[in-house]
Amino acid sequence: MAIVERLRKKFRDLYGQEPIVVAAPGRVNLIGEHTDYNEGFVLPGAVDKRMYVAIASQAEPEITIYANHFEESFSFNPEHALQPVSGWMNYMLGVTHHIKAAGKTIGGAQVLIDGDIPVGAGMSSSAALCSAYGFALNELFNLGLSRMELAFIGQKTEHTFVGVKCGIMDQFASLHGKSGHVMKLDCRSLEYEYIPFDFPDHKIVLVNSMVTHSLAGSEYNVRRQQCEEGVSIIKKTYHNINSLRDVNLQMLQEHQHLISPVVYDRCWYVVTEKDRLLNGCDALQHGDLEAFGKLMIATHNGLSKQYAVSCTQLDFLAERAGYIKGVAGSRMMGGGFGGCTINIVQTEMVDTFKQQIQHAFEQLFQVTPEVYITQIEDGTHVVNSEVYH
Ligand code: GAF
Repeated sequence: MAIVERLRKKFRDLYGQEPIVVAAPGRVNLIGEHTDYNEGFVLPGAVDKRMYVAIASQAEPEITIYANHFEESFSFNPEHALQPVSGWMNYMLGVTHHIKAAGKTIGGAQVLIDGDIPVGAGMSSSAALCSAYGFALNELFNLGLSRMELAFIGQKTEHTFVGVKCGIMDQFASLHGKSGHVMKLDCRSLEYEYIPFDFPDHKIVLVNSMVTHSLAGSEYNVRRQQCEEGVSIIKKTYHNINSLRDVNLQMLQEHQHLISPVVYDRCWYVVTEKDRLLNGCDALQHGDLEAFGKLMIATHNGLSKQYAVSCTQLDFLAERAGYIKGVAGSRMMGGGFGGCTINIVQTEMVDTFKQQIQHAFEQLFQVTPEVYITQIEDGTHVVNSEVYH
């Protein structure tokens, strides 16, 4: 609440008018990592850390944006052709460009951005920023874009203005979240189902490795290419496959001699992760957190060894969590190369968990990892000035 009131006040001070405020959450993903761009399933939920965009119109054809976090502002004319620049402004330029490319007209606007999603922690602050800004333009100018269209606009922004060939999970989760539920999204058909995450005795706890990941650091795109390379080889035998979604372990093994060991490992991880996700959904629906936790550990091992997107700090956090009482499961979350682990911890053990994991990490790395005890919340929405939900 405090952050929204601060944002409104700052907006009035900067621009002298009352804004519409939009909140867009970051996400967790329980299981199904690096499966979205392989047309598989994912299981994310929106969380109680958000990016906020305050917006109001202005007569001149100019969009003026101030980012509180960076204490920086910039302006551009939305009627002009927009090109990528560098830094956070790319997200705003990209979203504006892709909304225009969808045939919509955007006028002048004054914008203020703030948020409490830790940047680079693997909780999708960038997807939340695109969702908040796109949703805010949609509201202000009555553009009539659906949540799914806004998700694709955010994804295209990452692809074309930022250079990360991400899947659709993060944007989808930020826009479609539902309090108390995770979403089982089929990234091929885009059909989805809300699954209650109804475990009052447990909390989802994130531990930040404090290693700032840079997906644009290209390794993410390399993983995607490696998966595509595996598919192109298997497709020579099985003509109607389109992605690793269509490949099973037997098909992969048949082609092992034709695939480089690295690409084989990458494909092996994705093919096994598809099954883990389906088994994980069953376990959740049967209330079996113990079985779910074992799957999380297997996912971490695959991400670390075969997919090679973990790092020393994340491996340490995931392994160390396994020795702490009351932890059902732990694994690295998101794109990797830094960011957070996701842990399912018994509510009564959360304080002990926090204290023990921080202490162990400090001993080894001389840094205190931040710990976030999350709630699963609603997706992107307008924040009403009287009622905050
Ligand atoms: C990042 C990407 F943006 C997602 O699309 C997804 O691939 C994820 O990494 C890994 O599951 O968050």
